[in-house]
This record gives sequence, structure tokens and C-alpha cells, in this order.
Amino acid sequence: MQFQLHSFAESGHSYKVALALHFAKADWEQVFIDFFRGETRSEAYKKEINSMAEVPVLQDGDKKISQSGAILDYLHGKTGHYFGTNEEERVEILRWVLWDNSRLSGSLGPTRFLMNFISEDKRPFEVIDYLQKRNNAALAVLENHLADQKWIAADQLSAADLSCCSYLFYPEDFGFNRKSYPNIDRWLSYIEAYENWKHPYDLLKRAYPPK
Ligand SMILES: N[C@@H](CCC(=O)N[C@@H](CS)C(=O)NCC(=O)O)C(=O)O
Repeated sequence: MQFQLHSFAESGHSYKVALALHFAKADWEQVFIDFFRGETRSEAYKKEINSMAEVPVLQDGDKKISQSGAILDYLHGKTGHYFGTNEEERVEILRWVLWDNSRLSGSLGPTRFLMNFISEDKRPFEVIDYLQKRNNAALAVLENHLADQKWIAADQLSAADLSCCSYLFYPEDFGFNRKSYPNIDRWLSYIEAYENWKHPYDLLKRAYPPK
């Protein structure tokens, strides 16, 4: 296999990259990371795989790259997909990838984690409430943007779409109801209809519940 993706299915950031590899029909395999048993925080993982203690990490031979946005950019160099066809598109795509990391996935991910993957008695409801407000503001930005665009930042699916869509496909409750956002709903349907689309839980091995 050309690429190994250190990842687990519950990780929306991993799903962005897995979907990019899958759509591009790249030669890749998952290296399963046992997140809920603390693998990303282990000294071995930080030393050997990613000093930032996160997934996803794309391995291409001896090269290991973390940060989903940087990986998608790297994959553009390898596959010609996802970062546009000219400099103007590239900057627009990057703008949305960065926005997603800081405002959308960067907030949806922790919300979903706190609401679903820790025991109920440990859930910090004030934090969840704060995050939900941030989520709603970010989702409103995306909903407005998609009112007159098929794709987020180019005239075809790009890293911006892959980045922003990932958490929105998960079934767990984290306060997002797709039907409340008609433009987002339509855009997600375009992605689902895209060639060989797969749901995150069909594309990657799950780490929850920990065995
Ligand atoms: N900005 C990063 C975010 C990556 C991230 O947050 N990964 C989570 C899993 S979805 C993680 O590994 N967290 C480690 C931890 O919480 O200890 C990216 O886009 O790759």
C-alpha cells in the first residue's frame, strides 16, 4: 500500500482524509488507533507517529504528516485533487479549511465527544452549552454560504467540502439536525451521491466502545 492512515472511525478529522483517499481511489489502508484506550497520548505514539498526540496521520513511506488540512494539501500534490485548479481557488479552499478547523469541526468534534463518549455523570453541561452556541453560529455561516453555491469553495468538490462535511455525517446526537439546515442538507446529499461515497463507520474501523 502506498499510504497508511493512522486513524479511527469516530474521528471526523480522520474521516476527511479517509474520504479524500477513497474518492481518489488511492492505494491506502487504515492503521487502527485505539484512541479510547489512550493510544494517541502514549509516549510511543508521540515519539514514533505524531508529537502533537493526534490523529489523523498520513504515512507515505518514511514521511508522516499530521493535520487534516495539511494532509489534504499533500494529497493534492499526489493526486491532483482537492485544492483547486488555480491560485485563487486554492486560497479560497484554504480559507474554508482553516475556518472549519477553528470554528466548525474544531467545535463540533469536542461537543460530540462530550455528549457521547464520556459517561453521563462526567458531562460538563456548561461547556456543552457554550459549544452548542458556537456550533449554531458556525452552522449558520455555512448555511448562508451554501444558499447560492453547490460546493463550498470551487466548482467541484474540494478540501473545503471534505473538511466541513465530516462531522455532519455522524449519527450521534450533538445538537445538529440536518433537516433544520436545508442548504447544508442539500450539499451533504451531493457528497453522499458522489461516486463511491461511504459513511465514516463503513470506511474506517471504530474505536468505541473500547475493548
Ligand atoms: N486540527 C487537527 C485536529 C485533529 C484532532 O482533533 N484529532 C483528535 C481526534 S478527532 C485527536 O486526535 N485528539 C487527541 C486527544 O484529544 O487526545 C486536524 O485537522 O487533524
